[in-house]
Amino acid sequence: MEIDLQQAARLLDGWDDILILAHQKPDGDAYGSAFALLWALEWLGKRARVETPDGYLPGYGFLFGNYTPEEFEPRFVVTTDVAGPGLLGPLADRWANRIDLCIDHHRINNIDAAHKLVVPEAAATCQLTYEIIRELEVPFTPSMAGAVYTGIATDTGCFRYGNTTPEAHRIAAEMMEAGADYALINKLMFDTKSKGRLEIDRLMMDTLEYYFDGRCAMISISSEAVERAGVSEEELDGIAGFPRSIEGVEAGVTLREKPDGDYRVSLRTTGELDASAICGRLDGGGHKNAAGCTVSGPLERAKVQVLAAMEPNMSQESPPCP
Ligand SMILES: [Mn+2]
Repeated sequence: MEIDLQQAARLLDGWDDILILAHQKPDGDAYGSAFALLWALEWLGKRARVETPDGYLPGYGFLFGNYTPEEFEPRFVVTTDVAGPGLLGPLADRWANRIDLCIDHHRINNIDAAHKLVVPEAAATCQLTYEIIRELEVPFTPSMAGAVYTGIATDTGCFRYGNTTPEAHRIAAEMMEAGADYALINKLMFDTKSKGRLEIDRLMMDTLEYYFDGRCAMISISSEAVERAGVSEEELDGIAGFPRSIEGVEAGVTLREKPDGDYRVSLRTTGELDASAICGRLDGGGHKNAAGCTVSGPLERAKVQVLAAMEPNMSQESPPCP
């Protein structure tokens, strides 16, 4: 059943022993929306805890500190920022059929819940958590403000993406007034790289090549480089966005060596250039501007296959980038 913010707040107000679930590979909005809600419920004297399939990643320790979840048998289960049951990973078996309230902003949400508050217009799930907390008349502590600020800042790419709204700015401003450590949050989320990640970036830069008159940029990451830099999967997040960020580049290709010697291809494009059509020729798929596929190695062979699949699109005269 679809419900509104007031109904969601009243529902939460009426229950105790509340489990809050966030999605796997939790990001700033997942942790931010879950913990802000947790602390608001605790302020109301309720027992609650946050769980994610990947636990509490150290990269977000600034947000939740040394969090130790309280043990209890939940009587009410909430998901925040979870678009589908698959994103609950190993937690799905136990909880996917027991969700009482789903709070989310993804356009497509497949969670099976008794009550759903899904608002695609919201820049972040944290915006909905913020509104529920307002509705519950709980004052924002600096920790809650920091959590809400983090989710809005990360989901809007630090207020740069198209989903940034005046409302997102207004809530962020209010969270600054409530004590969110915005300078620290933005430094950690947008201006800090691990030494391992920087090492990968350095090795990756050496592999940069241009094709199709500079309209395609290609990088490759070998298993050896990943091992040498000692980076985790989490630290490699967003790396595929790099080649497309170069001036004049319409197609950014990232080739990542797999353990079996084949290559995982990530293609990012701009404008009308259809990444999913290109990857579709190599038995992959995805969205119009972001798609992927797998090609066989070694590296030089992988490149040839990708370039051949791009040829029909790249030889067309393309309109200038907006
Ligand atoms: Mn989100």
